[in-house]
Amino acid sequence: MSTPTPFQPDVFPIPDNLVQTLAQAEKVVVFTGAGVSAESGISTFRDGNTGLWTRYSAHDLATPAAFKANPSMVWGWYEWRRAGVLNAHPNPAHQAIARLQEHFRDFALITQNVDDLHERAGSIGVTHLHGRLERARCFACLHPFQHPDGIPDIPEGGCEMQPPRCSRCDGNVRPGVVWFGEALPQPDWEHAMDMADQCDVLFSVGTSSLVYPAAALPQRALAHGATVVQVNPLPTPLDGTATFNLHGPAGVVLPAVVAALQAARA
Ligand code: BJW
Ligand code: ZN
Repeated sequence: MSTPTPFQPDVFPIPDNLVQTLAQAEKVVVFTGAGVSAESGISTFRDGNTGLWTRYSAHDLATPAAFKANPSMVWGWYEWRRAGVLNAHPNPAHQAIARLQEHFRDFALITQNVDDLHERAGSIGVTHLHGRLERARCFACLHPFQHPDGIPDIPEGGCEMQPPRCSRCDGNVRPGVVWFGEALPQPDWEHAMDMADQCDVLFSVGTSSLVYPAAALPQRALAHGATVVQVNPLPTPLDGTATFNLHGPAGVVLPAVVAALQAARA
């Protein structure tokens, strides 16, 4: 009969030289994309038949011009997405990242995700490069809008919904996200670049590495000699240059990374 062990670093094999590098690292960045929330039931953007941009048009939904042309369709679609996030829960990948934070003197979690699942898993000081669904604001004057409490009941794919009006200028309220063609929030982007430029190790987790400028962060880390660890079940353009490619779901790989690090430090 086998004896249960408190942790199982061998559930996903983590290379010894990666564990040694992590055990000595001081400054660590975790850079995440939609794949980290996939195991919570949140759709990614570009995966096979399930990605949002394979089922819905980014051109018609995720640009300022789309919102100007059809604010009700865009608002209703994002309300459906916001309801999906409110109904979801953090998964073992979010939890492992929150635990990883405790191991390093200097740590930054930089996400492209617009959900709050990292925060709900216990991560603090999360940088959201592409905004947050909960941070709606006026399209005209940028005045913040507070969503009412509760989870809206919206049909799959959303429905036409008039956006709320701004309390300051009566303009349309827009989702609090960064659309194509819009600049990333400047202080957040500068913090992300600084951390990528100075880190010892950068994890790139659950991102297709296709959307710029965010996709440049792992390249910036590599450029100054940092170790870049990619976690993704599928290959991406980063595979050729990443120091380590851990091909598996984040909810399996990251708990194994944390367990291996804890075992090395024990
Ligand atoms: C798993 C998994 C599991 C699955 N475990 N993994 C250079 C070249 C070409 C174009 C450009 C360029 N520089 C800029 C551009 C234009 C454009 C761009 O990058 N376009 C490319 C797509 C071609 N970029 C922009 O427009 C950006 N702005 C900009 O450049 O501004 C310039 C400017 C300066 C000054 C003034 C004005 C302008 C803005 C980009 C905004 C992106 N917005 C979106 C939507 C946000 C709102 C919303 O949620 O609707 O952000 S698009 C979408 O893509 C979303 C994501 O954050 C982003 C990245 O996607 P992500 O996270 O990588 O998801 P996927 O689906 O692509 O990948 C998921 C991965 O997970 C897959 O690899 C799976 O295998 C994996 N996975 N299960 C681990 N269990
Ligand atoms: Zn306004």
